Amino acid sequence: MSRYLDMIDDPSHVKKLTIAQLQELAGEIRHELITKLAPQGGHLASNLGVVELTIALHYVFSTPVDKFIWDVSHQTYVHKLLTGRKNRFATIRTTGGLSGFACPAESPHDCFGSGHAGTALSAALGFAAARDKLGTNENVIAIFGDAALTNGISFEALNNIATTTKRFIGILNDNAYSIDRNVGAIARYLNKLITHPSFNRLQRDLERLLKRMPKSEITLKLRHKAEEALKGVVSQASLKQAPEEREDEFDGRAGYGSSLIFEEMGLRYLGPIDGHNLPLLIDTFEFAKSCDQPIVLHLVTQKGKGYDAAIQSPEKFHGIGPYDIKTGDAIKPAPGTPPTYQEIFGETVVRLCERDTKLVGITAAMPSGTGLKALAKRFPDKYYDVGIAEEHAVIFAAGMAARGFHPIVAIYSTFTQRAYDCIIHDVALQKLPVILCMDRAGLSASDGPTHHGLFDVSFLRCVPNLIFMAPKDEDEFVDMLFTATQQSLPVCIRYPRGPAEGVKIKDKPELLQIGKAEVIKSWTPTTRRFQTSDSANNVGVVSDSLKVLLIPLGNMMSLGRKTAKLLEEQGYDTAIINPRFIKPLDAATITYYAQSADAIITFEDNVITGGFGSAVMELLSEQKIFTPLIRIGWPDQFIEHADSNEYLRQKYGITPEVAFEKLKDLFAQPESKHKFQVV
Ligand SMILES: Cc1ncc(C[n+]2csc(CCOP(=O)(O)OP(=O)(O)O)c2C)c(N)n1
Repeated sequence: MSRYLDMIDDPSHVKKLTIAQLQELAGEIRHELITKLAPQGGHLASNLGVVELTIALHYVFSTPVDKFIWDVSHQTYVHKLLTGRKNRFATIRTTGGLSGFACPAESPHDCFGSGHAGTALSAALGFAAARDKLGTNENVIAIFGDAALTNGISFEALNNIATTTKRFIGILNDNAYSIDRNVGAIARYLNKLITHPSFNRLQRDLERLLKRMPKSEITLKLRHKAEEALKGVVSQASLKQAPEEREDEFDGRAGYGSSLIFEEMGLRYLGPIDGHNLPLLIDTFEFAKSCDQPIVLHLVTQKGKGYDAAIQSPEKFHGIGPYDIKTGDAIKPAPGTPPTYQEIFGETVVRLCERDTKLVGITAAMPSGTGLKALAKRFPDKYYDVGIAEEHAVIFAAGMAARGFHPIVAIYSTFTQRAYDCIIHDVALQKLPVILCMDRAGLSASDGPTHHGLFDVSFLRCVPNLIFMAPKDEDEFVDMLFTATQQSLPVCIRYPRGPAEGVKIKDKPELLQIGKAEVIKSWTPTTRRFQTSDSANNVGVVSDSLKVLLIPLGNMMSLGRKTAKLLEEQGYDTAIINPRFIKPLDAATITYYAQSADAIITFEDNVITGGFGSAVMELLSEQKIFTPLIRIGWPDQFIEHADSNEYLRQKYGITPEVAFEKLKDLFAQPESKHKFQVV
């Protein structure tokens, strides 16, 4: 049987459907989401919650002329299905496929890209200001979640909207969830709005009435319909009320269930509105379209709607990997897969907190993702979830550190970018002992450029007073966490997403010497020297064992080891240094080996520009050691999404083979030249 979804090649086709057909379309879209995402996973729960709101948006507004700006934009899958991308939908988040986020390069219906939270209101206000200046007439709509509202940028934008434009539509999609349950005063405030007493009173009256009727199926249907209608009536009634007409309740400022936050910022507020009631959504959006004042529509939606497994565990289905459609179970990793760095982090923080009363853990809305949830369970009084507020998380930690506590702040590398100034100005400048644990340093393949953590080495290694480490495996990771707790300076640790190396973790962590690298492998004692035997043809020939020093940073160790093996098979001699510290760099060990090497190769899961290899290069330059250096790392460009890290590493030459090719090129040059060459 053909589906309405199959008929929609362009959002204008949505407008041709009746309400009943749109409702069927909503069911088809949910089915499409649940079935098509199962093989590779994705942001299922958030998208199931925005089905009706996205349909209604396309019914009332017309992209690409009208502008939809989504916060984070992980909830744009429905929008993608309705804007000419349904045939490629199954490719989402896979190599060469659709992005999991809004992406202007992908479609004219995506007017603004995103991946980090809190940007929609600011960007949309920029679009509105530009429209006002250009004298055009399009509608600008920002769609933002209740958790995005905990982000400071959202409030910076709200502060600025009414003084900038008269035409602005904000859609607050409130499902009470961030990834985990949304926390803090904003979450409580929104909850007050949606549990307004008059809504509950009317609902109770209706329930009483229905209870007296026979309990037939028809009654149940009727009851459901009546409830839907009631929500609409309540919402519409509350929409019509001006703030001053509302009853003052509880806090004496009409604050209970009122719209003060938005209205005091000069925005009209309509809500709470049932975000799954299509006719009501359409009416409300039509109203907003005609409004000559900035307006916020507060929609209440259910995360995971239409799929029991996702309703039961919205946090698990926020961003899930492959899953079984029937049971909702995540496909288990192959037997023998080592625990993830995130699991090890959570367990280690708990163990450290058991012994050290000054340690506390802080997350910016990522308790599950970072693994800090383990601390929340074991020591709730040592655990802080500050919401999507990375800047606040770091300064909050600085404050606690200034009063003698030792905070462990767990933030993904990519979101640490938000807190850069706070790390410099509030932590490093004051030498406060904050431990910054940067999860997902390196690739986040299926998310792509918004989420890869490929810059932190470059932007943090220039900050004074920091100790900066990267572990080669989970045992060293635990040593580093322990070592960090013994320092009185700020410490950063970067480590990747996913399974660790599978090595045994010692019972007792070791205190590492700050700034001391580990020599994994030294030169072979019998190595002979390099000779150039074909200088007439300007070609360096490996006629004897050349010495190549390999310095792989953190998780690049296995790549370094593989490269060493490959080089040794080709007759080179190799030494491997595990730097452990990006800062302070072990100048003594590195220069000692660099002096006796014919070439050096550094490896890093970071951009080459200003990265770890550059740090080694600066050191050698200062020491006047001119051994040529090859830097293996990410190029000076944004890296796309793909279904595996391995694919991207192959594509961008982060492989032993490419390291070897570069080395051969280097040695193919006249010796005088390669002695000064950086590749
Ligand atoms: C700056 C930043 N920090 C953290 C995240 C991780 N993150 C992605 S979505 C999300 C929750 C968003 O919740 P909400 O805005 O309510 O939207 P919902 O998924 O509930 O629709 C978080 C914390 C992010 N994308 N950006």
